[in-house]
Amino acid sequence: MQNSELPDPFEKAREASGIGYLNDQNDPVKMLLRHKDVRKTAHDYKTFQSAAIPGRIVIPSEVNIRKTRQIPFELDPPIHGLYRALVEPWFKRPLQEDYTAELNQQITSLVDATLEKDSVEIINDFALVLQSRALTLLLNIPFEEAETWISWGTHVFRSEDSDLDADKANILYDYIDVQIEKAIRTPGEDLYSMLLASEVHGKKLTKEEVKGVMVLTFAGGRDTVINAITNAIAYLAEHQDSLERFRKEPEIIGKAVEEMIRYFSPLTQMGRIVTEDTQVCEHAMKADSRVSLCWASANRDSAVFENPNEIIIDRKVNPHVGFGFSHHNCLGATHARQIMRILLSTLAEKVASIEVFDFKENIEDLQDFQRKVGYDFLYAKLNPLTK
Ligand code: EMZ
Repeated sequence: MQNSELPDPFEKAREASGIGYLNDQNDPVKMLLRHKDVRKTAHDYKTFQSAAIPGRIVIPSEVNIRKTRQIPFELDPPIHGLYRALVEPWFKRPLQEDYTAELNQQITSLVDATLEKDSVEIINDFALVLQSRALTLLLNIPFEEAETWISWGTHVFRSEDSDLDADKANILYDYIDVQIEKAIRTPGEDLYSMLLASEVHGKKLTKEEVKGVMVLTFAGGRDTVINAITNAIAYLAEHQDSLERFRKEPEIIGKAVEEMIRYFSPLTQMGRIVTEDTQVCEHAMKADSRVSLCWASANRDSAVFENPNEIIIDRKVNPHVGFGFSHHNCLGATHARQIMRILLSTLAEKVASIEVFDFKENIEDLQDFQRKVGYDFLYAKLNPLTK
């Protein structure tokens, strides 16, 4: 097996029953593993709701470390649509030319600096830096702020010792509170100020609602983006030919990004709360229990994807659910896609090959399923393309 592979731990269960079980903090989860069931359930927000107690639809559950409702993600239609419409144009800004140009410049200078080094730890010294700097563009705030976020490490709720680290989460909440107060005192052109000036149903957003959008923006796109970047580097280290193809056929880069998102599935799953006794693929689901939409499993479903365990960088038909599905699909997807596209094209332009020296896999423990999601560390060297 190649080091960059991410094996699919769900295959057997997906084929046998379509269901997996997980006891998460005594609030068990039935995991839906098939593409068809995942999509159908994601659509049915009346039976499978998101607007439960804040944190309960996340796996592992965050009910013990978070009181703030993340918006729009922990809401259901029709309210969900009002908030989504409010933030959607802002989160489409990554398509604008000046945004793309700045992101390109950030990534180019990071890759250039990395090419100078004999060994780089890709998670902390590359992916985290790239993600944090790019986030300053998404929030439209000064570049220097990235240093603070880099100092928090890769995940805002997890630490070395614990999956759910309340102290660490509080650093983020306190930080956001301070930033909201600042934006109230001196409004600017940033996301906080935009939200504070917005209205839903003719009423200004409350501080708590602004905080809800900001927590989602910080937390949802952090380890996910970091894993996508790091996994892409590990993949390219073993597939120099793909770098070559991106140079010769840059038009396939968009497809390559989608394929990597399918294969890496940076977010394994997302939960829903069942509102009434029902059935999914002949399995009984009890009211007030939890189900999960397992994107990572759906993305390897051989009923939908040919050779699901291979990265086919120009895969033609790719109905992956790596960014979720239906009305809750990832708000940050435009930003994430731009990061990945620019990263792949910059690497193709400047890098001949990548060597990996040492790594430690990051395995997500889902009891019956042990899923490699990326790395705890990955030491590598980028070798320049000599023209
Ligand atoms: C939540 C989640 C959002 C959660 C779309 O995913 O991402 C997780 O990483 C966070 O821990 O709070 O934001």
